[in-house]
Amino acid sequence: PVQEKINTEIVTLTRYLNEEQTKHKEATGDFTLLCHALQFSFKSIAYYIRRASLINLGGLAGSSNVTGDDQKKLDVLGNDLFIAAMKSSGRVRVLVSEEEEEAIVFDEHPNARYAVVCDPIDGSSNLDAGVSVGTIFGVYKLEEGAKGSKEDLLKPGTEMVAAGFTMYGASAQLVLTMRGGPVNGFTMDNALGEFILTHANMQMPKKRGIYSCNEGNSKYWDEPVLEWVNSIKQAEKPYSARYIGSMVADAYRTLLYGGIFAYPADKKSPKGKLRILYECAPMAMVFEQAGGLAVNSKMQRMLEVVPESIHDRSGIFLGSQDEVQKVIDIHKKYG
Ligand code: AHM
Ligand code: MG
Repeated sequence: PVQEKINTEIVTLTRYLNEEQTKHKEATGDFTLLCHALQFSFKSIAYYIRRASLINLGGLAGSSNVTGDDQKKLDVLGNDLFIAAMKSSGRVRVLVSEEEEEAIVFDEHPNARYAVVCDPIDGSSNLDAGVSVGTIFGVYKLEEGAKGSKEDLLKPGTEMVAAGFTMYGASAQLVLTMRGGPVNGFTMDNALGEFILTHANMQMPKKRGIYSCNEGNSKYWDEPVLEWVNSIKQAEKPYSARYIGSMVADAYRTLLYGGIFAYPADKKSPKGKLRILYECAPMAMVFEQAGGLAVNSKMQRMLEVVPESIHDRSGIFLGSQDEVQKVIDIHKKYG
């Protein structure tokens, strides 16, 4: 009979969060409420991205953000949606967004105990072509007596209590992990309006012959990076190249299939391109907790890197254990 095949024990994100909360006796429910606000921001950003071409949301907004990128209308809208969700949760004291030069401090919530970092729409240069983009986020718990300022966020990624990202692709995907816990993948069911747990306890393959980087930059790369890419192209079974140019999409594929994603620091961008707080660190936490590795261009563990400023950048190598280890080994030869 048909009914027997239909799963009625659906684990929605809401159910998952409730179950997580009851596992922690000391939990106040603040973190759960914050996650509900995050969930709403993902749903609303996904909704507008899907409708962008229909309601004249394509193209530039006519401004540029702190890091000098041209802002798209959707970058601005995504940022506004995210900030509004975090503010209204009442649980966030400080927020750092890629689109905001300064950290936002919610003085209306002086007792809120969390800080959030986010890139509301990562990969936005791809937006008008309908390529997958997504939201990257990290959550920190403020220390007892914290002032509630950007200094509370100049911390290593190991301090995060939760991190993850969404990818607005053929369907909206959410990858979420909490400190010391598994990595779980949820898929948005548009008809139900719910994220459904579809990829429980994601474990990434230990190796895979796929590499993902912008080789157009190879003119600027340092010797070890050139040697590494050359070695995998000359391997007995040469690696496949896959580069979307949208970190969330390249990372999501790497998480599922294995392989490596790299955006090294180079002669043109000595600090790298991607931002530590809201791009590198959250991805590093997801990858490590799914059994992978993440290091910067100095081959330091990405999660231990302390940003000097909220928009600080870093080179990054992110992926399957064996693939990242190859990069580390080659760098070691150069000392
Ligand atoms: P953005 O935050 O302005 O969208 O830039 C970040 C994006 C990442 O998603 C992606 O990995 C990278 O920039 C692509 O850079 P490039 O176009 O130099 O290859
Ligand atoms: Mg970005």
